[in-house]
Amino acid sequence: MKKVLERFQVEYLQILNENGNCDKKLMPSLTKKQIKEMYEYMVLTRVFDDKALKLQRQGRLGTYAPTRGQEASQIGSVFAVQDDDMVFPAFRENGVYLARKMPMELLFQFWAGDERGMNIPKNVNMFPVAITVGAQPLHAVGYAIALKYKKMKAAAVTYFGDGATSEGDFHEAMNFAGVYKAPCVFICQNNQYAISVPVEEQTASRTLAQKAIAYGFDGIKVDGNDPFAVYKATYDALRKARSGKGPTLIECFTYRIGDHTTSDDAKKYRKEKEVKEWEKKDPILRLKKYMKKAGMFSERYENEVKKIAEGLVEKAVAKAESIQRLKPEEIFNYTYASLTEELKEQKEQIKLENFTIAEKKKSAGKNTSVVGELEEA
Ligand SMILES: Cc1ncc(C[n+]2csc(CCOP(=O)(O)OP(=O)(O)O)c2C)c(N)n1
Repeated sequence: MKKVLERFQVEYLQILNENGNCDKKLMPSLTKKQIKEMYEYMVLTRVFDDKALKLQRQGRLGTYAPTRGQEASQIGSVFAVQDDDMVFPAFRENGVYLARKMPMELLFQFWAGDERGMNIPKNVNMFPVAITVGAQPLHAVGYAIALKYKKMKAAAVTYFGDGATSEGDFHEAMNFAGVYKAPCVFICQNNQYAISVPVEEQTASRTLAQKAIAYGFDGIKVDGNDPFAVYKATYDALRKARSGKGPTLIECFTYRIGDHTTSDDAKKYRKEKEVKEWEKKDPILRLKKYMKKAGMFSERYENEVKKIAEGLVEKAVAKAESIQRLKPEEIFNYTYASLTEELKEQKEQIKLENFTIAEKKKSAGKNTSVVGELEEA
């Protein structure tokens, strides 16, 4: 006997196209005020991002992973997340942090290398940045299972990239989520590259969304540069999660316009033409076209939004940079509860080197801060 046991299909959702025209039948119920807020957070994310890149080039931030191009995937999705849901990001989700009302100065502080920036306020239901690719979906599923166990109505939401779907952790998380019907929403921002590896070399699957099928739940692919489609998919997935119907994987198909991080040069593995094509699909531009047609946009409004965003960013930078900087040896204080012998030794060594440099400068008659001296050295 031979028979078909399973057939599957993967839906693709686009509501707002590149020309700013929207499919009214599919449009989620968003007020004009909410749409404007979405636009404003997308602009704030971009202004933050541009400033962060400049600060990095001036040596005022460490390695930074830019968000440009992924604003609709981030803001569209997080707008559907409720205050009591918990978000588990990767390392590119600055827009998600901002829309969750994370104080901006903490983000600048963190990207300048100060772990105290990830001391997330209690009212911001978000976990710290996860640099380890693919680790955070497991944390999210654990949290979601606990929510279910405690009969709480909230959900867990986790963000990760296309590259993370090749990690074992991702598959373990998906499996647990399926088995336990965990109230968890997996948001994969498929920006088409994991550093220099294109998504076609990452997987033989036609979509990333279909990976959910193997674990017994739904996956949907959405236009990740369309904030309305991303919002609707996330809203539906969260409603499903909260009503006990289990997890969903959302693949937001988007593009990383910038380099992977400030240590990368994307020109080495991507054609300029491809980047130009995706620049035309810019999510902010698309929303702007829609708002213009809907009579919700003017040059004055555009300038005002930009000016306010720039003001907020400048204020946050000044605040972050006014905070007393860490001593170099303090970097050892934030990873382990207690240090291994090797790390203890390294910490003492840094302290000693730092002291020697300071002493040398003192005897040479220079009067700079300890951190400044180490940087000069
Ligand atoms: C476990 C692990 N392996 C390798 C790295 C190095 N690394 C940092 S980001 C990255 C690519 C991640 O790609 P993707 O998941 O698609 O996210 P994106 O950077 O595109 O947002 C790699 C390999 C890491 N941080 N963690």
